[in-house]
Amino acid sequence: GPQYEAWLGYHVALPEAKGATRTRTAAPLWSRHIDVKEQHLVIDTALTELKQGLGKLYGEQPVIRHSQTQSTDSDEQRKPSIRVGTWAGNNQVTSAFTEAERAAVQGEGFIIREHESLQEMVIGSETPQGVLYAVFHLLRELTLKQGKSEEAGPALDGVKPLFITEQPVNQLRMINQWDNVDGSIERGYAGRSIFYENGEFTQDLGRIRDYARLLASTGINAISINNVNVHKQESLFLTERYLGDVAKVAAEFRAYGIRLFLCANYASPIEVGGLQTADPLDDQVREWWNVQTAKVYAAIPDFGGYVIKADSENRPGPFTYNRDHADGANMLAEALRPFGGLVIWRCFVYDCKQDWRDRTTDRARAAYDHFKPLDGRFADNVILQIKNGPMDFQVREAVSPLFGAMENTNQVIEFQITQEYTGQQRHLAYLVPQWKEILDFDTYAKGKGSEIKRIADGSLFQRQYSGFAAVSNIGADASWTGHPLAQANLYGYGRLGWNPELSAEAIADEWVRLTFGHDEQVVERVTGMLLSSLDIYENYTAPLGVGWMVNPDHHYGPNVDGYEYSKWGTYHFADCHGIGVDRTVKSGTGYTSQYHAENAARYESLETCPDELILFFHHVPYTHVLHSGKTVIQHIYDTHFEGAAQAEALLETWRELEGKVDPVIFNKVATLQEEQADHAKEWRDMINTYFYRKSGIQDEQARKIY
Ligand code: BDP
Repeated sequence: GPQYEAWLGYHVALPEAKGATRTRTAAPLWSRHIDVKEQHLVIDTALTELKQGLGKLYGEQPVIRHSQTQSTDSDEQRKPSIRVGTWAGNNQVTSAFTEAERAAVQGEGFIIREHESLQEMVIGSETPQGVLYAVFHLLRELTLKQGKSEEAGPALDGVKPLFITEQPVNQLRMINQWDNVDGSIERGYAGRSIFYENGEFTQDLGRIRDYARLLASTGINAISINNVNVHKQESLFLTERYLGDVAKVAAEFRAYGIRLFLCANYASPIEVGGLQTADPLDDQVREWWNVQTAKVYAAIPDFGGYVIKADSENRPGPFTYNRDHADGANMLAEALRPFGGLVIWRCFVYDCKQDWRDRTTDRARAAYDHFKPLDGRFADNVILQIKNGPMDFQVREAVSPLFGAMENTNQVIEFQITQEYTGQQRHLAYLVPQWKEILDFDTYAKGKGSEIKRIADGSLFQRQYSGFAAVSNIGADASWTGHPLAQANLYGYGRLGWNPELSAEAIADEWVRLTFGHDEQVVERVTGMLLSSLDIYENYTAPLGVGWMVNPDHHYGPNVDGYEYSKWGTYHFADCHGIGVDRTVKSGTGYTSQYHAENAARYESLETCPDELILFFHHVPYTHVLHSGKTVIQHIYDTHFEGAAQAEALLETWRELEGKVDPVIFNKVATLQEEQADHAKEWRDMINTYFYRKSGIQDEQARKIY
């Protein structure tokens, strides 16, 4: 059904009954034949996609014509057709472009050109992956064009031929599954795992293939398939016990140009190898990893490498042996190097058992304090994976100061698509605006214009490896994502990884049209809901960047003091005088000094610190006046009343779309928006009451606070 097809339904713009000029029959002439010369797994996938997609768009599937030889048919004899191939594999594709045009795209980049006569279309790339991305891109353009050409008149008259050149900006565009082999998913809000059940790999490889397809259509090219918290059973993924299964899954992803990675347990030599130690400088340990890694590559020749969470939240790591993380990562890098594999080493390292002992134990400081001194010591096939913020995927927090701090180290940025702290796919929260804001943040690492996106894409420091990683939000739910509109986050992540310059608005518009078609009311309302959703969520939850205030453990729903007196280091420090975390150099934890001078100064000073982060950086009285002109306490009251009202309005907006979107999706979203509207009131009341009682200050508008 539509919720399963997600954005790959390839809707036609108008039903045949509605207009004489715009029906399925308005197929471009070239869409009758596909000409191909190459035999390649990924090209085959591209052909299947193209055939099915064009078939859905225009009602008739094209005929695929294979010619193994470098055919000498004249152009005229072949037309009308779409030619598909790589520079090395198809001379007729190659000759359709000038050398300069071809040189402008590399690797996974591609060119698409429609001939003036509209009798011919050519798709070319250096690689089969590029061809696949081109096919998905073309199908998307054709689908979107159908909606837009409504104003432009009948399909073929006066339509400009397509000419598209695309090059992915980020090299690694990765998804992290947090799935466990028992079938559960850590922080999963969309049902059970599609990969595993009851300690075994699933038999349903078809669903995995469908997932690979969704991912590839947005440009994803890498995936790790097990939880970063690797338990004993998943440690065995590297062994004969499971390697055959892993290889089968790798094959599904391979067909879509996606490389498979595994999360590995740092203590594997002990857990599965029977050794006494996992010391990275121990010869036996090193040999164990070498041998085991060779076995992995024997089963999966294009295996991507290991993702590692070490010395964090009770996971083992090199600290046990008084080694640092460079020692730890480099040992694995050595085992992977002969095969071209990568170590993706996570920087989410902090001591979760500490209290706030003194100013240096601020959790926000931890990643920088651990990793900054190691800059330059990591092997060239090690990549550090850094969460977007220094805490943990809050609705609002500062950006991680590690971006821009390690010039001599490969880095990827880690986002969280799964909505752990942003309503768990029961509340609507379109995250792309947040990611955009982070990517556009200027670190000043090399002066003005040193945005995070230029660090993530490797260009600022000329790094060999770089890119994006993100925690997936999918499961066995019929819509993949629990909340059907949360698909927009998965889609948006992929699109942004391909091109961070795309706007949140453009991505939302694309996603809505691809998913629901081109009805203008639907497009406008759903896009509006998406684009306002994160601000709404922020309004009724933890205020002004202070974060948390969720129920411990599961992180859903309000609990102002849930973490306040625990060891996890996630505090708001509210008392009867004020609230917020003093992270200044002058009187606080000194965290602000981890940024380059411009940002450090901006955050250090109350005068220049932006309102939305004021409680992340400063402890202030409730009567402190924000740049907005409001006091902190009045801001809290106002945003919480407003947020709850806005959540109610989301529900109303959605209800107007009854009969205009698929009924299954309609009902599912309606139920979820009801929950959100109710739950937002609970948030409002808890937060407002708490701060009313703490501060004793009345709401200026004397609204009812419970
Ligand atoms: C936190 C999650 C926890 C993860 C951890 C991580 O609460 O379940 O294991 O991040 O990223 O957000 O390792």
